[in-house]
Amino acid sequence: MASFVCSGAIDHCAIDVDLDRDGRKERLTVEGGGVEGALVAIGPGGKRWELDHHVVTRECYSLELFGRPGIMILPYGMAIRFYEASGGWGSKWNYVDLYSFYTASWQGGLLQADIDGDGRQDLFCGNYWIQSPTSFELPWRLFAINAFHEHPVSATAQLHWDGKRLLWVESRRPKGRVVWFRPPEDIKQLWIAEPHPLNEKLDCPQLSLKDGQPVISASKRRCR
Ligand SMILES: [Ca+2]
Repeated sequence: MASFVCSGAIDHCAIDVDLDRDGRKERLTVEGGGVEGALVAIGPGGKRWELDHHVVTRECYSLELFGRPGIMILPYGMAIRFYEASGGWGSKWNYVDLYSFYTASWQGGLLQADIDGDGRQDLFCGNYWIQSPTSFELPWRLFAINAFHEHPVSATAQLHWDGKRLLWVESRRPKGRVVWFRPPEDIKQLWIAEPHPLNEKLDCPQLSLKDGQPVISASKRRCR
């Protein structure tokens, strides 16, 4: 699995990645520690590298698309944007918006997995899974897993895929949903919900992994 949740319980992008592939990690973050600012990498000695001048994102991920290493962010929780490792220190990276959502809720959570079994890495994000095209330049296709959107943060999910089922955790709401989703026979239809025993029991449930197994805990401070 090449993707991961950044910063776990915190609301901003901060991951350690070897962006320049020199064997040492830089800290990729949104400057100012908030949701909005320059997308920067901070290297050894505090050396600063601006990848983009201004973004609004709560999350960032390091992954590869079609063998191209890069960074994924979720601008405004309304798009999936891939920055390709297209330049060295000091240069801005080129990006492509793979998909823009038209949904009432901020979309959150990102996982990479071959969901339809065709050998290509697809994506889970928020309410959706997004099917990989056959090559980098072609469009991605969106399919809904669920339709949770009654609140602006309903779809700021934390996600875990065990290869057969998706654990979907509504991480920013009191008594948040915790639901396992199984793909139906036609994977392009809404998925089949199996509520977890902790469904709607915890305030802002948070997902973490222990020995590869999902652990759910409450975090009231995320209920903002
Ligand atoms: Ca696939």
